[in-house]
Amino acid sequence: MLDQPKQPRIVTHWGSYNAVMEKGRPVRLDPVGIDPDPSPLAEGMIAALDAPARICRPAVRASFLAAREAGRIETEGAGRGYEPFVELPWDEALDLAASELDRVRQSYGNGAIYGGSYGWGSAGRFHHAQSQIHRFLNCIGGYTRSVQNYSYAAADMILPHVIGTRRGLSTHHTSWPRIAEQTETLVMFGGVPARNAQVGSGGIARHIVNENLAALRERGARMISVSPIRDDTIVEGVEWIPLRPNTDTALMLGMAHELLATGRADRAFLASHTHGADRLEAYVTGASDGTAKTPEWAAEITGVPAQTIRDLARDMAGTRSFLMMAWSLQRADGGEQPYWMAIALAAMLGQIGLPGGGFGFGYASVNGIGNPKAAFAFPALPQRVNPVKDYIPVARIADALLHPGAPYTFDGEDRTYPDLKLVYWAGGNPFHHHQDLNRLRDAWQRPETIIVHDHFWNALARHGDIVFPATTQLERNDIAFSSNDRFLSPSHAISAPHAEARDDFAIFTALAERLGAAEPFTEGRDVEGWLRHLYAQGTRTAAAAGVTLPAFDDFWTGDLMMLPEVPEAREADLLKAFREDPVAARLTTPSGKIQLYSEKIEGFGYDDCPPHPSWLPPQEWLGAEAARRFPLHLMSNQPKTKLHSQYDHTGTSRAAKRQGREVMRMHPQDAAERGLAEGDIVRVFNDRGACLASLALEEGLLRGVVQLATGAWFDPEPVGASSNGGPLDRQGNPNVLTADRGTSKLGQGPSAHSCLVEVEGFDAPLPEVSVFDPPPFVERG
Ligand SMILES: Nc1nc2c(c(=O)[nH]1)N[C@H]1C(S)=C(S)[C@@H](COP(=O)(O)OP(=O)(O)OC[C@H]3O[C@@H](n4cnc5c(=O)[nH]c(N)nc54)[C@H](O)[C@@H]3O)O[C@H]1N2
Ligand SMILES: Nc1nc2c(c(=O)[nH]1)N[C@H]1C(S)=C(S)[C@@H](COP(=O)(O)OP(=O)(O)OC[C@H]3O[C@@H](n4cnc5c(=O)[nH]c(N)nc54)[C@H](O)[C@@H]3O)O[C@H]1N2
Ligand SMILES: [Mo]
Repeated sequence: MLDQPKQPRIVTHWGSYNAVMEKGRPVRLDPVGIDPDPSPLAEGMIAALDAPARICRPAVRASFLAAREAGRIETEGAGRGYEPFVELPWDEALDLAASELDRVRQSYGNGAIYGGSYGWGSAGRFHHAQSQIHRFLNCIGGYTRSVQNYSYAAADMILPHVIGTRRGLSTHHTSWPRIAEQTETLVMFGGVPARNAQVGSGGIARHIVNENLAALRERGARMISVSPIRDDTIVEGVEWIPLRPNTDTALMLGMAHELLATGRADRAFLASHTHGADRLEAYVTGASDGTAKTPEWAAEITGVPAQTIRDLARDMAGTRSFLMMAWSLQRADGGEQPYWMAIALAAMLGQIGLPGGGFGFGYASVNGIGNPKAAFAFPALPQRVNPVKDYIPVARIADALLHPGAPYTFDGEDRTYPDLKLVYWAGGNPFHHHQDLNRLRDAWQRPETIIVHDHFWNALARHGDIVFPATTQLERNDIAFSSNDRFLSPSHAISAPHAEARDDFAIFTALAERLGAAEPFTEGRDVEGWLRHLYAQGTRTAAAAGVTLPAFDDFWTGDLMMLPEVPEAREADLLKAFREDPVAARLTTPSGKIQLYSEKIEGFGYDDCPPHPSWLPPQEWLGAEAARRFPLHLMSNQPKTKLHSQYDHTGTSRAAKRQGREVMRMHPQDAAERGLAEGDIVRVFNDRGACLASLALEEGLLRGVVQLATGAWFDPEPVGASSNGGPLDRQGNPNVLTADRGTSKLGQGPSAHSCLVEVEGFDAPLPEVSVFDPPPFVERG
């Protein structure tokens, strides 16, 4: 057993905290002293350990168990999400899960197992649920995986066509220190929401966004937030340009027109560093399609006055300017376009690669973007090799379940969906992250078997057949590291596992034993053996970078360590080498330059992703035909009070609810037109679904925009209480409203931010929220 230090510490995606212990039990989590801007999101983690929603024992959906015991495997009309569960002893539940995995791999092959299991899980190099599940499934013959993520799938696909790499998306940015010291005009599309920079995957030692914004302000830099919501950027003196959601490409085209028309475009840079500028210019001027993309044209679409667009273009051209863009912009119909256009506009401004000039994405989408990186990367649990080569784009999960064998396109490829019979999820919550949850629910009835590990009886667990209780990170020892934030720390178990909860690793080990794969899965190591093994590897990697790590036992009881930076990381400017020598440092695009036109994409022949950045009206936006029936654009952005759906039932998230509902913001005039007032319970709806919310009036929203953050645990009324596209969601989960549409035939990313809704008062008696209590249990029948 590992010694626990006097001062145990836990590391979460939202920060590092010292645990205050009394009589061997944690009573409080205090942020570590080196964090200048700690997040309150850890409140509630201790209370959650034994909250009513905790999964205490393995449980199996009642009619699933009855069917398997009778030797049946059909699932038609399966009551997933509605039915009671039977709690089983560990061995029986493990036997059942192992036999299901074995049956499916024998009958259909391992490709019938979907183990994409997308999601953030918890921080920690070893217990990281994605690594655990993927390693386990690889050891039993493999699984159909997913590619991309929900965060920036469209960007992931378009950037390589434009700049040859994904630099500037989640790594290799122009550094924050560089921007703080050099940039004169900072234009932030989607703002720089400090609420989002509360989190960083893998953990955080120091929250850095606010200190960098403060440095810019003190230096007197101009900061302009282009966003439908004013408080996306909370820093004094920031100028707000509200625009209609999903119209940024039109705005930037208007700016490009101004640059070209007034001779401010950097023709020399366009000639030496870009490909196809003439084709894009023909589109901007209207020579190719008859529509000049003038500031007036853009004003009509975006709602931003033409003069503002002109001034913005001139100011960016006349000063050292930097174009930041949140990841949110590409989670929308045609989400590839604003990213491509941002790069094109930056190319016309000609400052790419100059100190504090150019472009970059996601600076506040998570903490640590633009932070100088650590000099070495600490190892994670190796996942071994997946013998199954098939995959799906991550956000196409409902399509795949609904339409096995159906064709789809993806980045120039014609592919078909696999036939998935068993879905295994650990460390993610599709009933949080996926769009159009009523559609997902239909899709979810299709597989023969669904196995889930989670801590809590959230909607995912309720929609499982075999549900295993996983320990939380407060109940297990781990090593936390993030290259974004350059720290390394132990994360200590500060509580014994609740009830019968086990580590994901222990669950997979027990299954691997039953499936003859114990040796490859564990390699003979227990948790402590793995921590020591990973640490020894990390010590070698660090040594190669000239960093000496302490011995494991000293590390385990010692302080959180800040690690040295990659040399010169502070002076990083994205594409600097390419700027300085476009021949020697040519890009890996077909032309070796920035592609403002792509013959390769032209060859794909996609109507929704043309060969140069283009204004494509989204399927849902305020200018769409559908806006007559659903005249409000819903922004389902990230929640301030939690990470995704995690710990929705306690702490800061629970405290921010009103009458038990999530708060939705609306402009006072939009509310007045509907006879609605502050604090009203409202029904938000469209053809796909409906949810309840508590209404808050907010002047800092563009009219016609409503904002309801993600994360409320999906809590549909029982079947029967139907309304529009499905049962009423009682808590306020915006994904009952969002559309499940790929961003384009090229990217196939999620497009949550293109969503129209209507809002009305809700006068019926308020239904009780049920999802924070466990589901009903029955004795086996
Ligand atoms: N409408 C709309 N939808 C969105 C977005 C949006 O902007 N708008 N954003 C999207 C984005 S960018 C993302 S990344 C996704 C996020 O979606 P997810 O990452 O799927 O959301 P989480 O709530 O973090 O899900 C993590 C789940 O894992 C569980 N868990 C945590 N730790 C462990 C562990 O150690 N073991 C096990 N077994 N379980 C664990 C948690 O209890 C939780 O149920 O949401 C997407 N959905
Ligand atoms: N507290 C907290 N922080 C988080 C998360 C969380 O769940 N909670 N999730 C994390 C994850 S996984 C991710 S990927 C990141 C995501 O980070 P982002 O993608 O940056 O996050 P969002 O909150 O979806 O969007 C930010 C803002 O963009 C604006 N916006 C939306 N659409 C448009 C548009 O078309 N044009 C313009 N100009 N603006 C638009 C909205 O006003 C919105 O408030 O956040 C991370 N940070
Ligand atoms: Mo994300």
